[in-house]
Amino acid sequence: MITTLKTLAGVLVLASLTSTQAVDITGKVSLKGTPPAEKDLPLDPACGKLWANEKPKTRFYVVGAESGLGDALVYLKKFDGKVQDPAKAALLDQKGCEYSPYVLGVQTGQKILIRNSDPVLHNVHGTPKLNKEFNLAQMAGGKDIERSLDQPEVIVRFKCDVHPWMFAYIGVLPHPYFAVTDKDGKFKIEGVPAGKYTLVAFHRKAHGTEEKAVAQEITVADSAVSANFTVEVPPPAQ
Ligand SMILES: [Cu+2]
Repeated sequence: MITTLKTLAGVLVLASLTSTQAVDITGKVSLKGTPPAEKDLPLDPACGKLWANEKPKTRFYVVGAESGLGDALVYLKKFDGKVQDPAKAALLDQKGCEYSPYVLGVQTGQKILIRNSDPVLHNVHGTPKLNKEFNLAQMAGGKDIERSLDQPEVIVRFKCDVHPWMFAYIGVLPHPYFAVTDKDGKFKIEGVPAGKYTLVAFHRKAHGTEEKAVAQEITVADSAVSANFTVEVPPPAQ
């Protein structure tokens, strides 16, 4: 009997621990206002051949169902707990003379595999302010380049020195609690420990700098948290 009670108590303690250990934050980022029309990318002939049927455009504002805003980086502004080393490598592909994805979140020190899936030469040029700049040619069929970024920085621009229309934006966070919204503005940050946090939603074009991002205070306890944001299209520059 005593053994049964002890076991039961153990199970209850375990259940309460696990229920406060891994809570997901889900939500949606919506766009308010009408973004400017996207422009055709000025592809050169070699890159144009890779797009036989459609013309790729800029991806400044990716707006999906019910004004959902894609490519927004959502993250905890600060996390003081213990952080595990990132396990998986992130992938930044070059396909059709575009970076894919356009916006990517990584953890400091996380391995980033930069791939060239195109039959043309690219030149991967990271232009950070806080991390170390780098500039590497990558042949067609060349092997993946491995890089990592060691300083937190929102946001690091990658460009291609061969194709002046090619850009990617990488948010580097000192913890794993971030996500990039999907095409309909939805996001999910998994396994956030209990605590009070500032949750930030940053959009590269609408906000430009991290200081202008939208934020809200959230409390993570033992059930899933939902948080929604609205990002406004800024007025046109004078
Ligand atoms: Cu290129």
